[in-house]
Amino acid sequence: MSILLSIWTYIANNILTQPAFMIGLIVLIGYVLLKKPWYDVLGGTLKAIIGYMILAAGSSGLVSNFRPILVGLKGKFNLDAMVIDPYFGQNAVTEGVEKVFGRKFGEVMVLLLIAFVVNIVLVRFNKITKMRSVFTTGHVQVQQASTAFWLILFALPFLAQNTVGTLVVMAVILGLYWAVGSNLTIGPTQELTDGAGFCVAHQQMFGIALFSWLAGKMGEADRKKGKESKRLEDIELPGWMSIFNENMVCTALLMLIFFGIILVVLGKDYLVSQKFLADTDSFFFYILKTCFNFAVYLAILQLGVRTFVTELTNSFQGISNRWLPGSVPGVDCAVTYGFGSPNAVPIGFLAGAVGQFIAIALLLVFRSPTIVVAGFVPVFFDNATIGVYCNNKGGLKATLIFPFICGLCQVFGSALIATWVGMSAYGGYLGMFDWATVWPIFTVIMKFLAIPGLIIVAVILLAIPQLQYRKNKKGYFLETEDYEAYKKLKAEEAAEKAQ
Ligand code: ASC
Repeated sequence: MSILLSIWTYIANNILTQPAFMIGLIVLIGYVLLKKPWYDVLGGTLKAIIGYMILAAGSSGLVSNFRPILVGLKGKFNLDAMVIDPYFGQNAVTEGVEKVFGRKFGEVMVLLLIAFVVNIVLVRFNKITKMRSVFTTGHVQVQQASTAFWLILFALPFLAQNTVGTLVVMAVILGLYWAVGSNLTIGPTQELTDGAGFCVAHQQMFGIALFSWLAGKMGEADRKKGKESKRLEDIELPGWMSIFNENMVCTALLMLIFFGIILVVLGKDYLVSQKFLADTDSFFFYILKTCFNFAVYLAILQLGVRTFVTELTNSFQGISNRWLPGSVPGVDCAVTYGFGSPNAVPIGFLAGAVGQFIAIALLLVFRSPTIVVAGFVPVFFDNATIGVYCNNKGGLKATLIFPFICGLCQVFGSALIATWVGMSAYGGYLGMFDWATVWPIFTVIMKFLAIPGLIIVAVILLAIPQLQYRKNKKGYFLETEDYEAYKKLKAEEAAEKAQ
């Protein structure tokens, strides 16, 4: 038993929770199943692993580049508060779960394994379940398994008496969330990428579905009124403003205006005292460098996406043909930044940041018992992603409005749930959109209705893909199996409707 456990720990630590190797393994298996020659298998696997590592380099560069701003806002204004960020959330669970519930953090990894199996089984039987996607983003799964572990134990404390039973019950809910959430992103993602054959498996899946739908409605309403809500890629900026059409220039300038001002307010002395720059360095060029670095890391991230996405989606054919018919892989939200308008990324981010900062100011004004400090991951990755989808469906206006609303939800939702369940006392909460909205709702239902609540949550999750299927019976599986045929079908349906 202990040997099995060590093998599992080794695989979990080195592959399952390391998305680069997880994606590499999927590509390897996929190409082997497609009976590709060994050199194609090797080449594809390496490209997938390295491409993912490039993406991760870009994303961690963005996170560390933002640090002075967050440290500064927290330190200079003496905010002793809870940080909303997946890594802080995970730390809070690691520290608190034993003290609060008397449970070991190691159980979280077992929960992850069972929930992943639940996800795969649900997709295997997709003719019945209508769930078509497998979650592959391991580092996110660790963070979500940690938070779900805490929320469910809080809601159903009597589960704490039985280890195995608890984990199975939790895994069903979490595995359902992975399968249903990522499945919800298939439609908007296929539309955004013109059938690239993947969906999003991240922390704002319900958010993507909701805001894409709202942005679509907004676009439709505008069209009815005769004004087209233009997408960023279709807007030709006049005169000098045309420089904003170029993604790197746009990102660099927007960041310079927005974060340049914040850095100036924080002041050189403070940043020197925190060792972000030396006294002898030029403050002006430090600001330029910090703000331009955003453009640098975004470019790196997009290169990573381009390197591995085709390998992953091509090789996944092998897995879906043989084992999981009609399914697509769910991947990191940052993958979507390689599609649609690249300028939706900084614009969505800034709109979300404004929402978060306003919400935090309101918490301060109303003396909330929990003050939230913005973490980079939610403010950037949620809002930029929602921006990309909203631009695609509803144009610039949607790209400004919906990430802004998302920013408000992230702060208020996290403050409420983390205070209630006691995670704020441990300094962090996951903070991403689904975990500030959907999971708090699940927690309320389970806390107040106990076992019937648990069943209601499971039934809601099971029902969502069924409803999606009912609305689109002919096209539902075609959407993942043959996107060109799907588009044709939709065009025919639209023509029929117009007659
Ligand atoms: C997360 C998380 C990250 C980022 C990354 C975005 O939720 O934990 O490291 O988002 O996945 O690319």
